[in-house]
Amino acid sequence: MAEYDHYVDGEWVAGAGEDFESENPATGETLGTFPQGTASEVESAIAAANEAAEGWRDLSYIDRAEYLWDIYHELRDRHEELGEVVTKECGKEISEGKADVTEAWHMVEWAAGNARHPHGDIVPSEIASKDAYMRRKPRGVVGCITPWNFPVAIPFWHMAVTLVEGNTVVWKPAEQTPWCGQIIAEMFDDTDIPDGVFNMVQGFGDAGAAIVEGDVDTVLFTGSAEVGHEISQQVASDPGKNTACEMGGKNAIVVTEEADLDIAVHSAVMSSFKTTGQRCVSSERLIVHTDVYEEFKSRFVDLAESVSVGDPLDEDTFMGPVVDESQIEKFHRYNDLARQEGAEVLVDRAELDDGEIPAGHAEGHWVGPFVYEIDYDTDLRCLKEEVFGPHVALVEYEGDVDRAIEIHNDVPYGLAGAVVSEDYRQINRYRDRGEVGLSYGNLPCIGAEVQLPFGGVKKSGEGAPSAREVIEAVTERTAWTLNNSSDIEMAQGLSADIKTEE
Ligand code: UN1
Repeated sequence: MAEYDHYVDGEWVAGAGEDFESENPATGETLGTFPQGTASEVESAIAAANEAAEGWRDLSYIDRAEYLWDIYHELRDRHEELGEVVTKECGKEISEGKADVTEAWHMVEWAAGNARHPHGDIVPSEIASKDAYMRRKPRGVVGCITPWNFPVAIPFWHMAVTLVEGNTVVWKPAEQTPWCGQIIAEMFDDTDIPDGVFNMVQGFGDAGAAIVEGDVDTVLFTGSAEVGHEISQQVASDPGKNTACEMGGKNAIVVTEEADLDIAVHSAVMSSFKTTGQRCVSSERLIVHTDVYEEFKSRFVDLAESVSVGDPLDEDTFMGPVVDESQIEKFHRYNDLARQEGAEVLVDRAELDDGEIPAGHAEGHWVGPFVYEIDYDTDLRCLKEEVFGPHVALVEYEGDVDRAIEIHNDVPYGLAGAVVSEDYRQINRYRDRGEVGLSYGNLPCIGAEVQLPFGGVKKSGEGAPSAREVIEAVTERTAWTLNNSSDIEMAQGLSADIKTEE
């Protein structure tokens, strides 16, 4: 079994910490041994990144992007192989494993291509002889902490734009997917990017905390709301540091009385069960109008009973395992909570029968869909808290689309959501009043493209550590004004005369 290192200042280093293993969630097989980062490796990585920052920002955007183009080609050339690694390490079925790699190269393409696009704005001045601009500068060292569910795409959401904008990086991959982290670090190593510009420290929450506390200028985080809010509070108390965090949701699909039910059922199944419900954009609530409720319910339940759960490397699988035992526990805990809160259970495949577990996969972390109906009540925790699994509530509503939107918005989160309707008025009402950052009409609420902003409102996020919007978190804006005259003339009618005592 391979043993791997951290990547600090252009070197592979073993570090002082203990080792940990990466496990295939479908089989229990060990995939590799990785070093658990300690404060000492994080400090070295941050020091290297600070040291490299000056030289890196001196390069042109286009020269910096050249290193990322190398990675773009490697991601494309190794698509199949890396897709399989993603699937083996995080358990997503194979089309999703490959899509993760595709999303990564799309992000790299966007960031590297953007190097040749205008940066900033030319802004008019009241004074004809003044030139005014909004210019961007890199912030310096950016700490990136990424989740396991998109172990190749999300690191590039954080790092691709950050690097092209002239920052250096210290990155901690998720502890569940260190092998993906290792391969990405090898790719950077292959590019001959200057030492210290890109650093990777493997490890757990303590290594992440050391990044947040360390001498970094910006922290980008994608992951749970608990950790994200802790990070943003901590960073807020440290003047000069900033953060962008993206932190999950309790997403919903609204199905109105005007819905095309083929689209509604298809969108709901994709949104609730793809990635075994482990996307921050997955839908755990289906809010359905009373006129179409019974038909929608029976069609959704039939599919939830029959979607294939199994070996994620098998192309006929729809749902792979969940990532680890803690996800199973959380899923069961919330299923029990829903029962206690009055749920009428419609599909209970939470514990798979032995016959349903594929041969050779007994050690995997298996669950199936859990679907229930429940009368909406604002106090129900099962309708408000994120489970991150195939735990789905059907909620029936009466009245107009505003009632559905009221239920939809009655959660602390606001990441993604969708409306299914053939009535453009209902669609546009949802578009304008749905409290979410990613909003869809007649589509699943998953599958955002990288050239769109990705981020949420309310508890789902602060800033967007992702896709094109990350540029705001990793640059500083300067309003730069230049006088082309030999006189000083001020805006706003402000006198430029210097008056002296007689
Ligand atoms: C996540 O949900 O954790 O929009 C990220 C999507 C993907 C990214 C999801 N592009 O489904």
